[in-house]
Amino acid sequence: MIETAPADPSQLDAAELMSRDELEALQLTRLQHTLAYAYDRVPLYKRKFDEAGVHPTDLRELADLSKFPYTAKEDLRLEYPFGMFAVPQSEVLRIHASSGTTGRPTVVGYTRNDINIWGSLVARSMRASGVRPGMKVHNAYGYGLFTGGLGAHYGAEALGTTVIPMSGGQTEKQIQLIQDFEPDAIMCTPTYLLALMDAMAHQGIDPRSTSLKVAVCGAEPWTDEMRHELESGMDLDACDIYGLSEVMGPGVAGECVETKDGDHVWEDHFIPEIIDPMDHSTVLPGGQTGELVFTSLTKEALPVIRYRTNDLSSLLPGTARPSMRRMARISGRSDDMIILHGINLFPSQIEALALRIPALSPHFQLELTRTARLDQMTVHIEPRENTTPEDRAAAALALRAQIKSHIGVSCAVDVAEPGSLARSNGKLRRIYDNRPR
Ligand code: DLL
Repeated sequence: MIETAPADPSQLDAAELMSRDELEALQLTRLQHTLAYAYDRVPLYKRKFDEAGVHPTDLRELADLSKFPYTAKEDLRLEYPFGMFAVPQSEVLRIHASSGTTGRPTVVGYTRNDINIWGSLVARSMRASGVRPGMKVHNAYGYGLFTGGLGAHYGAEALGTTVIPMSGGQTEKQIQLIQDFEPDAIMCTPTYLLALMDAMAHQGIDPRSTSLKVAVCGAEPWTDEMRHELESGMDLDACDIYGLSEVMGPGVAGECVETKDGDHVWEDHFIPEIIDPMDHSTVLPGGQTGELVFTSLTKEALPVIRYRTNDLSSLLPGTARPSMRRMARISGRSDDMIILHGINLFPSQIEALALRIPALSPHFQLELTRTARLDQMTVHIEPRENTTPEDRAAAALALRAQIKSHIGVSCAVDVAEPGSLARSNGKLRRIYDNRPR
């Protein structure tokens, strides 16, 4: 790890330097505007507010936001494709969509102003993570309807870097270009960076010898153990970037390289809340884990009011940007939660436990099966390359015991052949549910 210096305060956006009072005053003005704007322009919001008996003028202080109804992915699906847009199509400069594993994709749109703000917030996130104007940035997030590629691209340009628009896939070509173009920074999912590192080692290239100094990774959950794996394996600083299409795309929140303690939410543009994932309504106090909810403060084409993300996190006080709250690492999405023998677990928990066992690699999959009406989970995991059969057998036992003692479930551990499990091409699929439907 190279320990990049924090950004020079004179380079920060004015909002990053505001006091909490100044920030909240700005939020209140923007929130009052957004509620009225959404109510006047999007029939769904008018209907929902009217049904809940609230009117935008009821918001006198920030705490009044809790009186307003939530919005869910389902609302966007029902209004497919453009029913949630608050501007005429002639003012929509760009459309993205999130694939969605079932049913219709969710469609999102941006005005010119939205695109500019998005670029500035990705730039802010990149700068927080150690990217500087003048650097070369290899962008391996996928270009297309996914917000990762173009979101990172516009952010890199807004920051004043030289962007290399590689997109995802074609791992060998990626490695070639990294060697030839000598980028300073890379943007991709953490599991794709791992796949690149792995492929370099297989080609006989020392992953620590490349020009890369900074990685800005997001779009899927990852742990501090994985950060350590990537940083020590590639000799760079790796920071998180968070976002989701419905709320904007990457850059809703970003991590500061000097603290590496979770992402600061860019609260001049988004208000975060944490709600109880069980009753889907109670707002939880700071520090408690629940479902993350966002309200946009400046979006024009697709304002979102109390949008439920399904992501589990908690809100913590700001550190490197003291007035903006941080979000704890996303432990997982409620859709990715495995319920085994009544216990909830996420792939990220297995990642953290596996990476503490020296003979195990970060390449793993979770398979769910059912025998005699009993659900079973098998962790298929590759060992490190230079381990003996005895090391592997001991590691399997150790992981099984760790999962039992930390998570509370019994499962099987299968130490797979090195190189046998699928590598990431972007967002990596960790769960294979082979239970009969
Ligand atoms: O993944 C946007 C993005 C692109 C973020 C590139 C960061 C970098 P969607 O495809 O709509 O958008 O997926 C959003 O991905 O609700 C989370 O479940 C997950 N996710 C995104 N960033 C993180 C992260 C993009 N840093 C969904 N940590 C979100 C954990 C993340 N999960």
